[in-house]
Amino acid sequence: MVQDRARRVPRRVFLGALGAAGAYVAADFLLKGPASTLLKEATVRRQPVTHTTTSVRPTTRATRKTCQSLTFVLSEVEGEVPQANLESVDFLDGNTNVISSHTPSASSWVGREYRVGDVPQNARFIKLKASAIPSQSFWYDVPFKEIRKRRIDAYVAERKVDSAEMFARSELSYLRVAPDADSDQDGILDKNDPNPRIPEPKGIRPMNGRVVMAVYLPSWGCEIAPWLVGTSMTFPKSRTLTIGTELHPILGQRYPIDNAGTYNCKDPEIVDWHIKWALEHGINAFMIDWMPFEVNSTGEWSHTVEDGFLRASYRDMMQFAIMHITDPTWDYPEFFKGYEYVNAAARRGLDYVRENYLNCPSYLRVGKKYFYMLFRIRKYAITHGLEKFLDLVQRIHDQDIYLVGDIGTDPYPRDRKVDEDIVSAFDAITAYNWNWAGASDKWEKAKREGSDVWLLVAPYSSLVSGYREEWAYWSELARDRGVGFITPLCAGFSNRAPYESKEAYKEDWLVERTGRKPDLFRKMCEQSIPIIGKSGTNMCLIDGWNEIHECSTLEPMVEHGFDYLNAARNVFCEEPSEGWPADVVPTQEGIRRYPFL
Ligand SMILES: [Ca+2]
Repeated sequence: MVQDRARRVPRRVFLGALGAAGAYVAADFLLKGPASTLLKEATVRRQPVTHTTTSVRPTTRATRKTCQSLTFVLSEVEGEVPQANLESVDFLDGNTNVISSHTPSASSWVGREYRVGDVPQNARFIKLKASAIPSQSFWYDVPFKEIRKRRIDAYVAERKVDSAEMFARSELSYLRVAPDADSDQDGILDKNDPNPRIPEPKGIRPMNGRVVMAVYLPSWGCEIAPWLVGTSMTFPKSRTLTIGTELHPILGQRYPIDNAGTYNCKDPEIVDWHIKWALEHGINAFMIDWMPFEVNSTGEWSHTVEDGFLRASYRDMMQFAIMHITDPTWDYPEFFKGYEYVNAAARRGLDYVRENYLNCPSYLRVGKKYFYMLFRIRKYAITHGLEKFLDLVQRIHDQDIYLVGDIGTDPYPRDRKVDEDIVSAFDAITAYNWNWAGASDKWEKAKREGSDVWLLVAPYSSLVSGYREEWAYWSELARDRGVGFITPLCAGFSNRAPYESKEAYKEDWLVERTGRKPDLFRKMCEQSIPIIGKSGTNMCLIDGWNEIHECSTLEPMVEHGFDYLNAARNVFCEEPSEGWPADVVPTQEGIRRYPFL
């Protein structure tokens, strides 16, 4: 883990390089294109350029013109400590390239004002990393609804241009410095644009009112708690692509935080792109992997959701629900603290979600009930017994909760009687995935470095047919018990990267479904239509949006572009008369149509 961190390119260095390249393009565009109000004002005043730390190459007419001073003002002063903790201040151009960076200094505060210095000529935005309370860090646990926030206003040449909220944890914000520009050229001025760097999503609704969900991992780019570095504690496999993943997200090429192209899920900008792309391809809900802070004390499954997804500008356009991961409390002997703890932790998890997330307008509901899914819960029933399972499920099955059980994931053989009892405890069932489907006779036991490992290598085409068998069994069983069925779909599976990784969490099993193709996934989607129609829920769940390390990805990847998204869209949606929305991606030169021609 330590080696891994050393290999990383420091974020600032990498983005600085991108920004330097982008600055030429942006300056060139400004000279030819419509100038912003800022540029007009600056040209009139003719003040000298004095950049803060990194200067733009002063070779163009625009960059020789004036800059104007930027000041942050805390508008709500509390107690004796008016200052906030600014960690980084980056100036971005209209294409979100970093033009220059200001290195904050606590000594630059004067009362409640912080003078940053001059704004580069072609700056459109400030990317601010800051926290409201200097002594608190990301690791400090504060419930989302109670997280103390303060407002910071940005003034350019004494004109208030934008303001942002700062929270007790250090979080990323984007502020406008040229509010009269239309940076993403979507016809909405920056000052009125919910996200002026990403064109408004043009949502395509699935036909027949279907809810097409995708599993969403919020953990990419999460940090390791300082007290865990160098320990044998396991870390989420979905943290960094430096483990050598087969796939690489397009967004990670544009906004990398390491040399493998990992993106940062705590950056709301990343989430806004996800939301746009999902909605424009008929994916109208994210099922977010989540567990309470008390069982993920590095915050990779809770703080990341709060700092990223829940701060996204387009959040309220995207339905979402929580998939509660309870297995850290019962699946590992070293963490098992008894059944009372398992039950109480599950209850506290739901209480937290209820108090902090359920009031979001886009939280997914079925009728008036809140959708809430339990991960790997069939395994709990099988390994700990039906009585313990019912204790846990009943503890959280409130009247207003639409409780969904994950009966997939683990390769236990079917047992009609046991399965009926499990299914009956829920409002609906689904499967996170059945990565072994259609090939459960192919498991092989082998030895690796003296330890047992389990291997399953089989074609993806057999997974597609295997899913049909699983759908048939589970949907019929659910119907018999008066329980809904949420049809699972799987865009591919291979955990070879984590299996072969030298990291501490090296896996002792390998499932590799070979020959994964968008056409085969499309076939799976087509075959699911009659199942969804009879399921009693009109919902399906695709694994996954960004399970990059397991090759289950709808999200645009360098290796397959929008192919899996388009496959799903072409099955579940009807093409509008004006055609599908254009697939666009952010580049250093601006937002461009994909594929590049
Ligand atoms: Ca705009």
